[in-house]
Amino acid sequence: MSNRLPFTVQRSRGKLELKPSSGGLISALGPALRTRGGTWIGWPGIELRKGEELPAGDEPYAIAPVSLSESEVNRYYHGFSNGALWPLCHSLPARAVFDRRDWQTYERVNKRFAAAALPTAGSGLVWVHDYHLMLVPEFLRREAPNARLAFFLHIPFPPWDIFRLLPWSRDVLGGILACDLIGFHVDGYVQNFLDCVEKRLGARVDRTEGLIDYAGRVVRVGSFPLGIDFELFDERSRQAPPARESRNGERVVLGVDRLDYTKGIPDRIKAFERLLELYPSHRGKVVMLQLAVPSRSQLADYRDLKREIDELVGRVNGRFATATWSPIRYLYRAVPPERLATMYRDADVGLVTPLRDGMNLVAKEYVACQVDDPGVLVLSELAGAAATMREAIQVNPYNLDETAEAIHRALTMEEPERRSRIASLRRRERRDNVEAWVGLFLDEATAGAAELTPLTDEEVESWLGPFLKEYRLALFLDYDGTLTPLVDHPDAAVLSPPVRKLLRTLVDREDTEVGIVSGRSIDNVENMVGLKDVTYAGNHGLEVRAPDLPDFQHEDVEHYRGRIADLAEALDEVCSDGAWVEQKGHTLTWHYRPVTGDPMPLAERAREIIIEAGFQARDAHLAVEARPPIGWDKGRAVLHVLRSRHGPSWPEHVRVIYIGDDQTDEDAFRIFHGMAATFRVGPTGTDTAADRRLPNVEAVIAILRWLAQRKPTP
Ligand code: GDG
Repeated sequence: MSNRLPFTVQRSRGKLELKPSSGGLISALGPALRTRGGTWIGWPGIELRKGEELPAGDEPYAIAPVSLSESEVNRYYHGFSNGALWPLCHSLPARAVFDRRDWQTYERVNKRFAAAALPTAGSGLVWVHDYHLMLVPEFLRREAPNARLAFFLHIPFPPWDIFRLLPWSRDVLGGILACDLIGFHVDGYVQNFLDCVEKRLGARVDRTEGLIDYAGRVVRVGSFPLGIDFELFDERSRQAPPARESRNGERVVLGVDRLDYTKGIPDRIKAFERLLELYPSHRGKVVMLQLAVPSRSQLADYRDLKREIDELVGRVNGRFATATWSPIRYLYRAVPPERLATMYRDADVGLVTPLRDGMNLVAKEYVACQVDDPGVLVLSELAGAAATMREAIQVNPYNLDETAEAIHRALTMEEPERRSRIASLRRRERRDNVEAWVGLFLDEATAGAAELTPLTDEEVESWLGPFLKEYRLALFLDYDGTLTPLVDHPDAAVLSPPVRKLLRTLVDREDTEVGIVSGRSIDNVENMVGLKDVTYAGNHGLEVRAPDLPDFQHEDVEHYRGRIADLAEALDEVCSDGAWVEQKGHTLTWHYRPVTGDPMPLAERAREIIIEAGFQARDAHLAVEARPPIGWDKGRAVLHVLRSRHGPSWPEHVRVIYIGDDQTDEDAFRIFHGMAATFRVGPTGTDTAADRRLPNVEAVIAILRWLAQRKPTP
């Protein structure tokens, strides 16, 4: 699935005609589908009329067109994809425009693409391509939980400090994390992505293996540098007509790009101008041939760029041209593939200097076309291609002097050096061609399930070591789902002896205090934990019992005590099919875990009854909780304990860790944001305010173990 189909449809005199699309993605995937079969899902480039079908093409695979209206194309494609994601991913945030309506259309269109893939999702792999479709995997996963999904990003993934500017950064990350495999061109983008996933979502990552633990699934992440159809370019350049003699020994420095501000065309022209200033000997002998293919001209940035280049070319030509020579030859159009191959072959220097580029296939195509007297590749170190094409002369495209010097060096390089450099480059591109790339990616995408290793001491140390250094620790833990796995009945959630022992060790440490914060009644939770010298907060913090403090009960609680009994009675109506009420003093929980049929209508009714009785209804694990409408929660209760024990400046004396698995723990995560280390336990894909996520109770135990063994704080 890609934004574009391998052809663009045009309507001429009422009839639909197919025109082949070009570009890196198309030439990479066309052959893969042709040999393997499958379906290409994408936008045909026009809005299909009702009932209108595409004419049969000559591809030996199926086509599933996704029709878009003009306004959808404006907001989804020009707006969000090219106006927001494209500049942001290329680390040019000042050019990014964030518009909520563009985003909403992007969501809607992504949903439509997902729906188009649904019929095939059960029977193979859905491979989604590029930044236009980053929400598709999540939409697909919701409808087809067992589908095999993969995503490849053709542009860079930016560093966290840039990506975080996107108002919908969580959604975009969550969108592609529904995949089994996510691929990028180079390792730098993988690391950026992992940073963002850790920092924005708090997900646990394994950087060595390239694994992410998210929403109860393990996602593989890796770098797959895209290659080209090497033999095709090699062949084309061999068959191209010989260079015309009329060149008169003129040397050519070649640039080939879509007209895009990421490609660095103005800087390249300025660098060439600098070359002519620094080395007048090249005047009259060297020309810069720049091919710029029209692109995205609906966007103002692209029209401005076109004007800027026109002016620059005029200025440099005006300054240096003679009656028989102009320094810059500028073509604003696309040329046929055969002509392009000739241009590549006959250029003495391939000048590829994007300001940022996912990979850049032009660099590779240039190399593939150096069949006889080879030229020299000058390559921006900010292109993904620079990670592997080490034998190119690499430059910082923003450094005009350096680029000018590199062009000079390329123009004056001796033949033996040129040959050795090109030979290495060609060997690599021939081997790592597009077919190899498809094979590698598909092998990885269809590999068996991966697993993250259990949490290690080193990992916990890296999370908490610096945070705790020289501080006392106040550790607050939820009970169910945090210290014990979730079970069918609350009475069955018994604390295991090793965990109790660990807690005991922690309680006995001079530098540590422990609190258990639960939705259970305070007596019940104290009973389950069975440890002295521990702070207990029950009923979501409405009551607190701490070793060295007077017992606390929220002042409004008494008022609700009688009313909760009435509510319990009213809930009899929904206690059918095994559903039952757990009374907890000032709060109660209606459990529907045992219900065998669809529990939702019953749960809906339970919520109504709770609200009618003047209580708050909160969703919990297969349960609905009724709480008095008091502005109080687990977070406030913990804050109360900290202030009572250590005074209002408690952060100067203790470091707080809070671990919980429940929606009700989110109140604590929010209140302590920036003031504590917080962890949300469980395979939740939903949003959390916690700093990090932990997959299960075992991970909590690993943290407790590390805390129990850490060096004492004096
Ligand atoms: C995105 C990423 C990544 C250009 N002019 C003509 C022409 N082309 C062809 C080239 C090349 C393709 O267009 C351009 O590919 P690039 O890789 O250089 O750049 P983007 O279009 O920005 O592609 C990029 C790529 O996706 C693949 O993942 O490498 O980083 O930005 O194939 O040959 N083809 C013809 N006439 C022209 O005038 N026939």
